[in-house]
Amino acid sequence: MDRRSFNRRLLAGGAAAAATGVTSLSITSASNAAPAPAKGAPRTAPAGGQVRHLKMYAEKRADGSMGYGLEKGKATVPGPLIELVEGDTLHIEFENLMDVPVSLHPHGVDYDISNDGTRMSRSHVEPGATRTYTWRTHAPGRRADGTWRPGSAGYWHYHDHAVGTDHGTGGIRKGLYGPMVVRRKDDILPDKQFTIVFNDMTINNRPAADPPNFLATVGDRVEIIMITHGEYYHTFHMHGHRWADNRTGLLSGPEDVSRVIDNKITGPADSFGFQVIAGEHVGPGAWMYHCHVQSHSDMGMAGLFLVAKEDGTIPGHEPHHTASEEGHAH
Ligand SMILES: [Cu+2]
Repeated sequence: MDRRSFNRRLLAGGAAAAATGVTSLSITSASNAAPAPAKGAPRTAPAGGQVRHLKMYAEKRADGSMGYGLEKGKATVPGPLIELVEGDTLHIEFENLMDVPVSLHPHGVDYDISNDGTRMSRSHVEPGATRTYTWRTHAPGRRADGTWRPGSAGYWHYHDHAVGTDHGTGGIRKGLYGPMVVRRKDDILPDKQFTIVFNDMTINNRPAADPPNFLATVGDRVEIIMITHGEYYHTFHMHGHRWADNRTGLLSGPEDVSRVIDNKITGPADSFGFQVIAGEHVGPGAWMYHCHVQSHSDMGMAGLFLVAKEDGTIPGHEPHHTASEEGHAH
């Protein structure tokens, strides 16, 4: 099934479990996104206001980690990318396939206390049980008192809040976390999306010897969703590419005074994101990304942003054909 019909099925609701290889709730290829116009102009986010449905599972993985997934037996670390537009409502039918209580707790979106995903509010899920979490989002606007109310748009995330301790400390450590992007109408949509999570001293819970590498082609509009969890503060640095330190990571025009950076300090439960044009001004190559706390990068908190030429080759890079060289777009 091609990605367009795949996403149409997903967005139609309830089809997620039937499709194979489902790894995200995406709007980037959705049938309601603005069609690709003349070459060069990026697609943009449609208006929000949809009611979306998703089935999610929490399960133990073969390697002893724990993960969230959209299909039984296919949990991933990080969990599936959830993508919404301001105004959307998301109902997640969430099933616990593990032998310990687990939950789903989001950052950034609107939810009432019964959807908090904590033991305190009795919104965790017992082993074998299912419950539906409802998350809502809203557009910015003027309050009755004249002050400005922010919208929900941003690079957010979700995580467990019940495994190990009432704060989900054990669950997060084992991989129960995932990315969430809330767009504003007309936000620019990327070609490829990659999630990078600094969790304790790992990247995406991977061993230091096998960090996640991400593959793109020169000219791709690549979106990085960066999340931090665990015990430490880090700095996220990317070689050869820069971004704006604001909501979208993009400058809106010549008058936008957002600071342009290539290094950002990030602490537990922080999240941010940005888009770059792969290889812009610098060309193809195996570009490092890493934590810039020196002892952390020395201990293995480093991976590769592989930017290939149009013919698929990467100058100076010997492909290792490991599972970590991910080329998939969400
Ligand atoms: Cu670090």
